[in-house]
Amino acid sequence: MPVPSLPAELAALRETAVSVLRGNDLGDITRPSPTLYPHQWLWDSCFIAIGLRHLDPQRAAAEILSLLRGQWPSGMIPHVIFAETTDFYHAGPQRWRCDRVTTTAGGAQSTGVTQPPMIAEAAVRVGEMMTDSARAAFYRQLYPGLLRFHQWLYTERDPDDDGLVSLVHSWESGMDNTPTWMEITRPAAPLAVRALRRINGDDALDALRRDSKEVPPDERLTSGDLFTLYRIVRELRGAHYDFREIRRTIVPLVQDVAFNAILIRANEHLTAIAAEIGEVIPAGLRRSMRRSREAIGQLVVDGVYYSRDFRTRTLLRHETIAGLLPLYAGVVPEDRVDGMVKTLTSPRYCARFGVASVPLDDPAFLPRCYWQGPVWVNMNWLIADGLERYGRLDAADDLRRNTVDVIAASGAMYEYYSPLDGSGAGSNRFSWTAALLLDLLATAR
Ligand code: 2M8
Repeated sequence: MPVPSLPAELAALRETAVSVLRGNDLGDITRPSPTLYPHQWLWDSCFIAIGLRHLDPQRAAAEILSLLRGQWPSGMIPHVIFAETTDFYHAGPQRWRCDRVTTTAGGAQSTGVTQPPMIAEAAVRVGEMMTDSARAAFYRQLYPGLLRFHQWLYTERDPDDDGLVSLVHSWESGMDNTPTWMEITRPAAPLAVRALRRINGDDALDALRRDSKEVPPDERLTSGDLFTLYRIVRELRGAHYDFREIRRTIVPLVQDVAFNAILIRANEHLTAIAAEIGEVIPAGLRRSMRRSREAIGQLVVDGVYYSRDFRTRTLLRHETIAGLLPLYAGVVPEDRVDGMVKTLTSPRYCARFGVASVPLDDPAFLPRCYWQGPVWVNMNWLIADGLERYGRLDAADDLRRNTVDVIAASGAMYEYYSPLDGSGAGSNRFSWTAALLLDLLATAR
């Protein structure tokens, strides 16, 4: 691929991004980070492919197709497909024991939950870089598995035909400790966590955790919350990862606004992929797709989109970045778009480095703590894409420029950035930051 001509400083930054992706390349999958995340993650691989397309479209296609190796007979594509590695990961196969309930298409071990369905978006972006015949061949390989995944999302996770799919763990949302999820999850804290917390806060639990050795604990979720998420995994395991059984447990069930927004956009891409290779989307799925577009309108109050508790159908009134993703889905009525643009560029979301994951005036806001405040490059990318399709080109360009600037100022591919001072946090060799930087540089106007 010809390298776009870039000022020296950005060319060096691009080289750093390429070397991070090479360093995290495990053959035809890319791990999100060499230390924290040594396996394959669903939505990470999608964002990674969107960057890799600028280096090698076939390798990018392989990144996407490799996700099908983890597909369950039910159609689910898991959120983590475990790689053959002895590197430590805190929620590895032993925590899930999915091999007791199913097999995966490629025989790999996996988790028992999914993640935001970014596959169709990534496939279309990669397809744009291919010849017509290579793209058609790629789409033909991907389509049957991708179709089954979208069908599974509705049949398994929208049993009441709401048009919105439900998630069974905050890890499915990808925004692990976002306040919306933590509030609904905390009542499920194990008794021991509650007791220890009473005696000694989270400090007593810190010694027991193993995920925070690489980064300071205050950049991750609290130990109490982490042990609660492990407890939810135990509940899911006991329910054989089957939604009908899960419904009868204490597991929180959330119609997550960001996940459903991503699904709505993915449905459009899936439809385009099918059309290109002469396939017809089954009528049942087409109907679900239509219902989703209508149903997401039930999540908005006074111009703000929220997630909803599946059990009680009450809105979870936490305003977070998740509520901005309907812009990416293209489902925000035109007369509300400018209001949302105003919100995301206001000091509440601190537009200087992109969009804070939690507004600065929220009591839960912490500038360097994971999904509780930091700016994430993938979120900026998604929101900018939505703004562009709404014709808000200046806002989209500003957001993209700010994203490149914040990465450039840090000089490294951080996992997330403080919205207050732009300092990097989490992993400093993080794949999707590297990949999306390549995409932002290649597509800048
Ligand atoms: C984070 O989540 C994993 C669990 O899936 C973890 O904390 O161990 C999240 O940021 C998630 O969105 C991301 O896909 C994953 C890998 O980068 O890390």
